[in-house]
Amino acid sequence: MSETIRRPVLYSAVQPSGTLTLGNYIGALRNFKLLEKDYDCLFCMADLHALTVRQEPAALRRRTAEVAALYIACGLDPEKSIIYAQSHVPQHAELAWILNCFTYMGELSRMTQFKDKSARHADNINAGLFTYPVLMAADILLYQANVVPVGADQKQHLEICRDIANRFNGIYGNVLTVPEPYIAKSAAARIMSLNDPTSKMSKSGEPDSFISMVDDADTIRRKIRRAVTDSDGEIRVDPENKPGVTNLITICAAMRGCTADEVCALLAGKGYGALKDYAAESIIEVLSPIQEEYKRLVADKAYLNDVLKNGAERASGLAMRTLRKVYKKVGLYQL
Ligand code: ATP
Ligand code: LTN
Repeated sequence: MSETIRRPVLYSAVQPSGTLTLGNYIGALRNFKLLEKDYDCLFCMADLHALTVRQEPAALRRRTAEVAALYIACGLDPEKSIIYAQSHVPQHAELAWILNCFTYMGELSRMTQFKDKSARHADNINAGLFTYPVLMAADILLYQANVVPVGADQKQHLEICRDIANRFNGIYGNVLTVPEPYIAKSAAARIMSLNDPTSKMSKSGEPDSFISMVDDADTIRRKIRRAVTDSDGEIRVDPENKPGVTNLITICAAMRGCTADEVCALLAGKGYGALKDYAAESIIEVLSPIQEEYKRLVADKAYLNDVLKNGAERASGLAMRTLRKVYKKVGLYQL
């Protein structure tokens, strides 16, 4: 049966380039269950994007399934939302080619992620890294997505996607939906690295800089205990002067569903040891049930394969409709 779209479409993707972190959970995954209520959602594992940086093949394969399991363990319903791997839907690469022909070298070379990643992987500045935003635009535009939840780091990519869509529509009429950024109502918290709280927690950082969503309780306690703080001893929010302590407070508030002020009031007069214990136990409490469900899911390969197969079929049906229109508009011969 072909997929019917009834509500606005929300598109989100994550690269299976590492294990998802507490930052990914707080900034993205924990909100998805709520979004599923108001939108027709697609959640993609952007495995083609992950190839822009060298990957170990077995690990990439494993992590693609793991991310799907995490999505479901966080409460997403694969019957409602479409959960799929980018490489299973060939239309992504096909539309990306067309859009490449509507994207300028100049605009791609201004992308900060390209500049950052070329600096970090100076030995492998490949063309895929350069055209990364075009493939990302194809991801979004294939599904006529109305909204895309994006963190600050991806804003520029969504902007270029909008520019490409507007440019295409300007020439061929209204073919592509121009997506809007989705800003979470609970002003998305930015979680910082544990050993360098001035940079963001990232799954491609050092192992001790992040909490993985699948770290066990002891690992979480150990990593939080080692988190960088400061020497003044007072528990208060001050991102400028006390980024480490502020980060731990933010984490506690996100995990407990309360405000940073409430966390400070609760721990007033106690030392950083108490703050760290509270942070660690709060994280463990939230992540444990997710991890249990996750373990059950990754052990059930047949089920995960069914989810991915079904997701790819549904996604492909939708993608085909857009691609056919685009091919026709640009003048490719129709059989
Ligand atoms: P990489 O290290 O591969 O660049 P990442 O861990 O920074 O990846 P992304 O895959 O770029 O994460 O992001 C996935 C989603 O998680 C995005 O919506 C992003 O905004 C959110 N996110 C990532 N890191 C954080 C963070 N530290 N705090 C809040 N949200 C985050
Ligand atoms: N570039 C994104 C992942 C990504 C994406 C997308 C996000 C690939 N395609 C489409 C939103 C929409 C990242 O690294 N977070």
